[in-house]
Amino acid sequence: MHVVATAGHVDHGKSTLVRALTGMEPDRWAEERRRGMTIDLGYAWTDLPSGATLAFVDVPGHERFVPNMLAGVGPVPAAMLVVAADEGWKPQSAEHLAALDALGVTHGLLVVTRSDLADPAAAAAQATVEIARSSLGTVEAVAVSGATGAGLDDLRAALDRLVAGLPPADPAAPVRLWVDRAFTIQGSGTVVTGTLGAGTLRSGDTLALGDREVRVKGLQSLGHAADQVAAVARVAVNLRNVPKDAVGRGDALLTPGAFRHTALVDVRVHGDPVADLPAELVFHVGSAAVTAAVRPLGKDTARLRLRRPLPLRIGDHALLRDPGRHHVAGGVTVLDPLPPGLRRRGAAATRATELATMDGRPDAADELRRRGLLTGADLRTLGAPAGGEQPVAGDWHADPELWATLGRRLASEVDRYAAAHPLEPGMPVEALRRKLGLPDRALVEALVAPPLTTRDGRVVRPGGPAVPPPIQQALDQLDRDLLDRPFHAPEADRLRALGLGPRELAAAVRAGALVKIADGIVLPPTSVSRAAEVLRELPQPFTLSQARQALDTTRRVAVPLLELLDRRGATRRAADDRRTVVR
Ligand SMILES: Nc1nc2c(ncn2[C@@H]2O[C@H](COP(=O)(O)OP(=O)(O)O)[C@@H](O)[C@H]2O)c(=O)[nH]1
Ligand SMILES: [Mg+2]
Repeated sequence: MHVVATAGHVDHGKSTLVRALTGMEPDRWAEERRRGMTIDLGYAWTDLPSGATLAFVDVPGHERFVPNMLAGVGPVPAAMLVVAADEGWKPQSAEHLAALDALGVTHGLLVVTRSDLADPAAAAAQATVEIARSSLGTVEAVAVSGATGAGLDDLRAALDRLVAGLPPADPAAPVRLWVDRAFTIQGSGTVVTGTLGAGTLRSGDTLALGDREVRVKGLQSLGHAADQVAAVARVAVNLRNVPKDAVGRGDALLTPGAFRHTALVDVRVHGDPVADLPAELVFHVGSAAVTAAVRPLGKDTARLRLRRPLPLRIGDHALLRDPGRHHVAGGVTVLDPLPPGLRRRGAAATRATELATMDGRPDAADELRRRGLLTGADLRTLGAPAGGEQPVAGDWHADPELWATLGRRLASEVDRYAAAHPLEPGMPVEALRRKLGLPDRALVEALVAPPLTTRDGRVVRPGGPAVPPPIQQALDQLDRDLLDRPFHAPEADRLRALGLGPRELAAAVRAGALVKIADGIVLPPTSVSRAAEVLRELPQPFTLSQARQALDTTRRVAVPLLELLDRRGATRRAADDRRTVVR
């Protein structure tokens, strides 16, 4: 299916043309029929000679209803611009064309209608010139009469050529269905309609509607129920458990997790110089229209503060309009839907320089270069999903340059910490996370590279000084103490005198310079290995008392020392408590 919007001044014959082409009535309201004037969007469809199905979104031409017109054309990729032969180019011909141009619509057709009332040549010539200056460029022109039917076959053929040239939509893209109507159907509940520009809707889908999750109860397209509808399409979505007043024009049904609502957005403005823009304009995107406060940043860039957050991504096209002056101030390209704050002095100027380099083409590497670290989910909501880039940790992606810098900083922070905290085995991961300003400990762990390692929640540099010099001196003294009685573990007051408190002892044990035999009982590792040699000389098996005497130590030391040797497999303890040296 293809979708084309009408455009053009009021009473130039848009609705008559849609009626003649489709046999359907685009003016849905009694008031519209009574006044003979389109007020709101109308919908009709037909099969073209090629067999392609074409749906029209028929828009109002009256100047008062331009916002309705914009809601209709916002999500539609092509337009049929209608000009009356007997009236020629008129203000809303120009305003509608300016809107199409601002939205960047590149595919269209000129139809000069009411050509039974006047020679279409002059109107066609003028309109062709105007259109050629817009994003539509050179378009085909067809003269018709909605009254006599003259030229309608040519028009059908031209429409076939138009839709054949439209770029195909991506059925796998995330869904952002801008709602243009919401109503209730007795027995079914709330139904919303819109033009699906990309992606696929399926019955049973869960979608996001603002903050709420909604379920698709049923789908229709062009009056027929469907299990799934792929873009491009007109679609009606029956929502489960959504009250009608909870949804309306300008809302969007979204693939969950694919969009972020934002009220602050940095944009490029194609049109009036940004410095000349009024402080407040209306921002139109999709079917939404939201008041926006405009803060100029660069020559053609500005920060918009929207009165209501909208699901925007990098590269979205929108327009700014001054409703008072009936003036399209300019087209808008979203450069950054997640812009940085501008509190620091000079921040606005820096930002303007940065925005000048941005083109609104979403690119994950560019976003990472600017922002450093982003999750895959962030990149997706920005509209710049990670392509080939692999995450550095979990769902985190990093700019390669920043990542290399962080790796170097981590190493120097670990060394600085080791110098300041010689008794600790390494720098806690959490302290590093804070020091490096990282949002996730997983990032710290991912940054650890050999020779650094992570052990017990700390980042350690193995092979560094085993123990700091003051402790080493105490240990050397201890070795001298134990020369004659190597198993005579020092008493608490001796340890204290040597300056070996609990922290120092723990550091020495961690470094392997002491072995902890029991609470408060330590021996150098050489003493422990020598113990087995001494015990091997005893008649086997031997008793605890024989062992204590051979080792020339106290029960306080002998009991836990033998248990340690048992645990290490150096001795084996029999049922009668006597032991044998195993190896
Ligand atoms: N003679 C003649 N009248 C037309 C033609 N097309 C539309 N009209 C009349 O022009 C008026 C406005 O038409 P309408 O389709 O409502 O215009 P819209 O505002 O652009 O939708 C109506 O009275 C139509 O009957 C045409 O080709 N020939
Ligand atoms: Mg109309």
